[in-house]
Amino acid sequence: MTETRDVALPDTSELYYPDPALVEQSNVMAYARSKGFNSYDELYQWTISHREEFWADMASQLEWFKPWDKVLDDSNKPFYQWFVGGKTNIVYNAIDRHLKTWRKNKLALIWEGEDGSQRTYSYYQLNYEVSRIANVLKSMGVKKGDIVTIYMPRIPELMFSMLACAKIGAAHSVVYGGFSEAALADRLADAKSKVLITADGGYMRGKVVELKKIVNEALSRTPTVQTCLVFRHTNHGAPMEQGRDFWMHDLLGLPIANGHCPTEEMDAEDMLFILYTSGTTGKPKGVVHTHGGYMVGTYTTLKFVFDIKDEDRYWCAADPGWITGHSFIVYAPLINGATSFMYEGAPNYPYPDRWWSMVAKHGITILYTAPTAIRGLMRFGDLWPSRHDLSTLRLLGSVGEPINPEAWKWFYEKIGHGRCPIMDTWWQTETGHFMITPTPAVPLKPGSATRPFLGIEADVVHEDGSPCAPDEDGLLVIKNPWPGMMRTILNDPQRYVEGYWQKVPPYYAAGDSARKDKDGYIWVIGRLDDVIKVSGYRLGTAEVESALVSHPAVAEAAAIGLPHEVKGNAIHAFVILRAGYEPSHDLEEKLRAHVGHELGPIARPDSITFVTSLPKTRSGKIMRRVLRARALGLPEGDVSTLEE
Ligand code: 6R9
Repeated sequence: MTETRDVALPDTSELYYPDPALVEQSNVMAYARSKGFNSYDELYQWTISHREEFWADMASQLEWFKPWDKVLDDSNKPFYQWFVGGKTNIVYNAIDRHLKTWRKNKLALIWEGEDGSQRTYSYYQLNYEVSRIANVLKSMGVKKGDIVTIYMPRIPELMFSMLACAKIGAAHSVVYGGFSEAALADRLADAKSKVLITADGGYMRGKVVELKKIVNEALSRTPTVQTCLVFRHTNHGAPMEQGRDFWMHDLLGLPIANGHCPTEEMDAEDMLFILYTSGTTGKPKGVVHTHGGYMVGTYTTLKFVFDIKDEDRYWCAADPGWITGHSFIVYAPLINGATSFMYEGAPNYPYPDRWWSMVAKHGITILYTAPTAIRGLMRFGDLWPSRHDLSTLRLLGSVGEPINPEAWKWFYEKIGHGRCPIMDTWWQTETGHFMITPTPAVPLKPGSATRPFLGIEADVVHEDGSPCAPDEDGLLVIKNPWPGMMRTILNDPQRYVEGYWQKVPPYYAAGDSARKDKDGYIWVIGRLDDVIKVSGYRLGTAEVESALVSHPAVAEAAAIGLPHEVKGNAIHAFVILRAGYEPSHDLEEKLRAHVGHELGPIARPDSITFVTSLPKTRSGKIMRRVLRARALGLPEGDVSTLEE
């Protein structure tokens, strides 16, 4: 292991046992009993020895236009295929299926804007809105197999647009609304999207985020987009270009935009969406997911981990623009027929009790968020949550990075009042759904994502694939395929094979370091590659570096992540200036702002240090680990390849 550790080891012996009544009534134990098992562990063992039977069992709870011929085809590893020969459409299971039952009148979505405005949609109405958008897309020439890019604030129309694409068989590529021009332009170009769906703006802390302005600049850098569809939200007079840009409210008023649109029959392996994520190089990877397996995997994991029932009001506070939002705001809750809550704005706007007031107001029963949000709200003190009735909550969740036991305990005590187990879910854009996670039937250890989910075998191994001893640091791997796994990287299948399957063959290498304790609980430590999790958002050092060198003053740049109390990690950059430029505080501020402008506010470095050289290997690769060790005052480790 090359990574130097800079965090104290948490106490791995502390166990929190779930309330027996909760275990007894859980979806997962109902399933265990239906299979003749009395314990979760027995069920888990069976799902490992009967993996395909387990997933087929789950798939048969959903509707298929034509059943699959084969559950798993592994004849062309690592290009695994699931439910081969099956015909379905994820939207058929997310919406159409519910219209045949009483759920057509159930609320699918409750939305609250930052200004307190509120909108609700039943499943019936959801179908109406999605169908109308789907018809508009069709009239614009969008066809099965096209990739439509979506760049939106956190409003219901973001969800509707994603579903509308999937309904007619087009793939969506959602670019997070907090990203800026360069990030959007790169992703549009890679996907070769002809159609972009956006909004005039969004709200954040009472201010308008000018999305359409960012879109215009991005479109000046990418020639592929012919049509830009714009939802009106902030109504602040966004700049429109004739012939290219259309207001959605105009189009939705046309007869073509009626509320009936057939749901396209898709092959289980047809592309559902691509989602760009950061890796080792500056070029973001377009992770490809499909209709069939992703549908089964997201449905199953949400049902068993967050124990979704008809009475629940479920709130996943992520942004739909990241994988957590795709899987656990949009698709899985709808497939499960749940009522979801969505909030547009900042957690502490106008006051630090905004979230808690909404939990009380809407009677939220399940709250799924990220450690950074918990730490951020914890800072304001216990008085804010204590003013609100949080007694409706029954389950809590965490995702995005390891949760420090202190934040875990605050969340557990002050928000869950010691009644609500925390589902710490480890997974990735690439995995599509939860991989290592408790269910309500698993005893918890604060700071550990506990054990692999049903049907999943995960382990911590050495670089040669041999298992690590208990408590020894190693590489986190997944040993068997799972239905929601990524299928490839768009336009770059080789990168898929090399990046994930050739690091610790024959396993899937997650890119994380971890430890497994004597009870088999997995403790994720962090990323091993050049990926930084900032406030739970995934960024690549290379993306920050290329944004820096796009500034005329910068000759070379290196970015690293250093521990940060709230954000988990913060970006620190080292810059070599071009001749004619002098280091100054003013220039540092300009460069930080430049990265914010190019990539988005989350990517703005906390500090920039001007240097005259960077530690590099003889082959010219920047040794970020050396920069990190120096910044933390730790030993530099193996520097035999260093040439400075
Ligand atoms: C879902 C998501 C994936 C990386 C992953 C790991 C980190 C996510 C975690 C966690 C510890 C958890 N991560 N969940 N680390 N405990 N519960 O975040 O996807 O943005 O692709 O990031 O996030 O490092 O490798 P993505």
